[in-house]
Amino acid sequence: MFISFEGLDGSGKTTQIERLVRGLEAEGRTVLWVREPGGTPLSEHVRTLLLDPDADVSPLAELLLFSAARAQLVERVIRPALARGEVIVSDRFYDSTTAYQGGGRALASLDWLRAFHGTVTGGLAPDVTFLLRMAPDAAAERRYGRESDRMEGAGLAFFRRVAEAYDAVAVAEPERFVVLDAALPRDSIARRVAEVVRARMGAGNPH
Ligand code: T5A
Repeated sequence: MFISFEGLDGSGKTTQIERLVRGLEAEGRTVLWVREPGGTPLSEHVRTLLLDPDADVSPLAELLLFSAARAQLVERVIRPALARGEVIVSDRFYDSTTAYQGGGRALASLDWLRAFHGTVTGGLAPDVTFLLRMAPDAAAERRYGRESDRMEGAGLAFFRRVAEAYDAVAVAEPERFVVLDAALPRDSIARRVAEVVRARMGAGNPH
């Protein structure tokens, strides 16, 4: 089973993934936790380039670099782990590109991006995607005081467009997306995530 988490920077993805992974492992499942961009030596190099606050990266180069990191992660790590029957939990996947480069940078339409992601991942899509939905100004408040990477420095108007694009993909794929209010207490979000994962596993995803 392939699970992804999406949301604005600071929406609580890492917090929730930690809890989900701990719960699944306690049940005896083998879980692989990956992050995007990252998760392979090449993809981690790309991550460093992309998040460097001093880097000058054109919008198109940004789209292609995030996607290159993903292609490597899918081919080298995710597909082999799925073939071994492991549960994959990914901190971001291609919906981040749709939201940040498609929405935030206003670079491409949802339809174009959908086809492009299909090429990049060889058609691999998450079985379920949790969108931790949060108002952009509330997410910025959560990040307050910590050093910003290049993407986080993009400003509130950018993050408003990112949030709108997330809403649009969630509406377009209601079967895959589970939208959660990221402002709720950590424990109640974690309970809902665990319930959904258990239900989906029971409905035909044995791993
Ligand atoms: N990007 C990525 C693209 O532009 N295109 C792409 O294709 C991809 C893959 C990656 C950046 O790259 C961009 C998006 C990003 O800008 P990253 O380092 O992966 O950056 O960073 P983030 O995903 O932004 O991760 P963060 O660590 O910033 O945020 P999280 O993981 O969402 O949040 P988390 O769990 O660390 O929590 C943040 C704070 O909130 C608190 C936590 O304790 C923590 O202090 N918190 C809560 N507080 C109250 N109530 C709750 N329910 C809370 N949950 C967490």
